[in-house]
Amino acid sequence: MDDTIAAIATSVGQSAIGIIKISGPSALSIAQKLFRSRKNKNILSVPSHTLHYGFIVNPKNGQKIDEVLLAVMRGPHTYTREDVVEINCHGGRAPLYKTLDLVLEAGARLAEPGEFTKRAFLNGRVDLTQAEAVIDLITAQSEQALHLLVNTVEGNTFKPIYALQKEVEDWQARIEAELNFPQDLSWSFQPQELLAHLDQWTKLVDTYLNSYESSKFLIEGMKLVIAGKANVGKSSLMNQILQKERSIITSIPGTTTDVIEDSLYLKGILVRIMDTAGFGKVKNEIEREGMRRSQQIISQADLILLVFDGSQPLDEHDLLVMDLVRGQQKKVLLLVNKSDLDIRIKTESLIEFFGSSTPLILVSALTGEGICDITRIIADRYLDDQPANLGLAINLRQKGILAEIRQSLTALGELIRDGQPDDQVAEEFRLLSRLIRQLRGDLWSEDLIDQIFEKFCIGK
Ligand SMILES: Nc1nc2c(ncn2[C@@H]2O[C@H](COP(=O)(O)OP(=O)(O)O)[C@@H](O)[C@H]2O)c(=O)[nH]1
Ligand SMILES: [Mg+2]
Repeated sequence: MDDTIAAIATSVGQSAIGIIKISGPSALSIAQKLFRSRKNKNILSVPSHTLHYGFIVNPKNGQKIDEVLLAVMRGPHTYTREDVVEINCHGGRAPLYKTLDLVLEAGARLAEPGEFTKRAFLNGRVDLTQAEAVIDLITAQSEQALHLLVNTVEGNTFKPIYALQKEVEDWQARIEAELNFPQDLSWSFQPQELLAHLDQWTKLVDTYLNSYESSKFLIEGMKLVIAGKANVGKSSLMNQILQKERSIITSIPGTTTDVIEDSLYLKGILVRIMDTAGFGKVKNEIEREGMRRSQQIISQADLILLVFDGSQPLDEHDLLVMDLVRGQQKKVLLLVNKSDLDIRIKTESLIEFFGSSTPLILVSALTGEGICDITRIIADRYLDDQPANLGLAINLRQKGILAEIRQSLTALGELIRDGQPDDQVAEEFRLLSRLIRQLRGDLWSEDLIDQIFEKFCIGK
């Protein structure tokens, strides 16, 4: 990383202040070329972590571009561990882009998304889990998520796992020594002792795995999709749940042609509600595309509200949607709508089809009957059974590795119960410590790192 990168770190619009961040070996000399301080200070010789008032000036013609405050921070006590300069310009497009242009002309390269944090990771200031929490922090959807993620950014969330890593590596070293130099050893292998440790380690890893769903909801919100055939009252229910006229409702089938999204908070969690185009006979290209989008959204749902028109028996279109939804193996809440009319649908066949643990509510989007039950059931059943108070937030990558660690611990237990430490046990220990190092990012591949950091915004 011998080049110097720069980017606008704040969003560009009308705001009082906008920040341009420069990081790398030439950060200070670039600033020196462009910055004129009131007191003629030389940026190359000012103390670290100081703030300076002055102007950004075009070095070619001496024209003043903006009045700024310039922060000078020398590595290694910086975000990237490199020399960093932050220029606090005025927030409009013109001062920010013109200043960035000059910084690039003076020798910096435009940073890629997440490149500052990538440098922080590559220079060992943060581990991979901390860097990932920075991404999620920027988009966090709830205050609870914020607390959990700050904890990860600080490096606390995975401390118990890293302590486990130390124990695993100690055992691994002793077992390998016993295998290689059995005659020299004062230590003798106690299978019961190791099994007790494995038990503790497994419990710890399970706590992390169990927190995945709740932390996902906290960070990203819960995706709730309203699905069903055309004209059953999906859009009417969406509006009732939101208590506003969000979706267009008519008696004409096919009124909703695209996915309509809105949101509300339940138990402090952002619930994103999506109303979809109904399934039915396709009359034109728009409806075909609408249905394709409905299917796609259903596949991403955390919970599907599957709506039926209670005043009519089930028909082929209902059956089609039922098949599609059951095939997704997602959590489903069955809503039998139009309860203000005579009920002619067989609710037993719905329960038989989806299983008796799937809740079913009779509702009327017209009279409002049962609407409170919808939000209450979502809050109680789907948001409450999440162990939200575990104080942990893990992402999908971390969950994948933790699940592998869990498997490896089980495999180790079986091997130990079968007999003495042998090559297989040593090999399983090696796998285990490799997995923990992957979690932390001590072991990584270019591909993985690129995948993670390209999700960042530019300037972070
Ligand atoms: N009687 C009655 N009619 C309803 C109810 N909910 C919706 N409707 C009517 O059913 C038709 C279709 O409603 P809409 O919400 O557009 O259905 P969607 O196609 O599933 O989105 C409209 O004429 C609504 O007024 C209800 O609970 N009772
Ligand atoms: Mg609709």
